[in-house]
Amino acid sequence: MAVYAIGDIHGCLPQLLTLLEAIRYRPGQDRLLFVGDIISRGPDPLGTIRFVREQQERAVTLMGNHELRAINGLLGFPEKGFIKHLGFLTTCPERDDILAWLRQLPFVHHEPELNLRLVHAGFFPGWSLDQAMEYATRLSAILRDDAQLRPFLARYPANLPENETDTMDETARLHFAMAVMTRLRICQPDGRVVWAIPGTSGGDAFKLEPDSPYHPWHALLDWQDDARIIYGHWAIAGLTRIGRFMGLDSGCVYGGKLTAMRVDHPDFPVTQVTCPAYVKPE
Ligand SMILES: [Mn+2]
Repeated sequence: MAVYAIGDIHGCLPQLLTLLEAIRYRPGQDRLLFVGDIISRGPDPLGTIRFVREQQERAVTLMGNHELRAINGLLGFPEKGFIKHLGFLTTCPERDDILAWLRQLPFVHHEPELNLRLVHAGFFPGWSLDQAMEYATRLSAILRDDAQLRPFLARYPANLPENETDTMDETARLHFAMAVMTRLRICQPDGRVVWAIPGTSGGDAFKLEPDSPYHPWHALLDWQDDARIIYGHWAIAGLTRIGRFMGLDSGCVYGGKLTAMRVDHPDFPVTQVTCPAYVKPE
């Protein structure tokens, strides 16, 4: 058996199938860990969902911001781009099934035997490991609970806070945690979140120049824990291997590459396939 972590697919099913051929993926034997954002923007998001679900327990998919956008849209809270990129979900025959599946995607996945943790975007440097795990568990419980889900999503703030503060109530803390785990990239030197670099637009909002006063979130995380942390979401940073942190979003769908990393091998070898530029970075 081999275990692979795979970067953000964004509906690029043809490239996923080419990549799986390149790594000689054996269905029913090997395992696949998807870092989230398997849908939105690319040519075949429905086919991607169907393929991933067909792998059943051999595949784990993390909750990404685009999976959350799909949940929000299907429940009547459409964010920008929902109809354009995810509107197919409203009329597809397995709509209810897919919504139920999306709601149970984990925010953090732990592989104790491989000493790995996966998250779509990142962890707030102000959290301990235990706090992060607790937030992930509580968020999943809310998303799976019919009574709590809608009221929770309805209160999601239009402007995200940059920090956790003592005055935040439980719901505000969980909204912040949900945003961090699915959208974080950049922090101030003191750990406050920079959701977009001020004075920039488009893809530049997430581009850290060498002389930037800001830091990637993982440069500030000081957990006394040696598990490798695998994440996606940061396409403009590309494939990243810094110490125990591995960023696998290499810009598939924007004309970059789709990345698979073998995570049960001591060298963590990488295989990539190129992808057409189906869309421009937003
Ligand atoms: Mn993302």
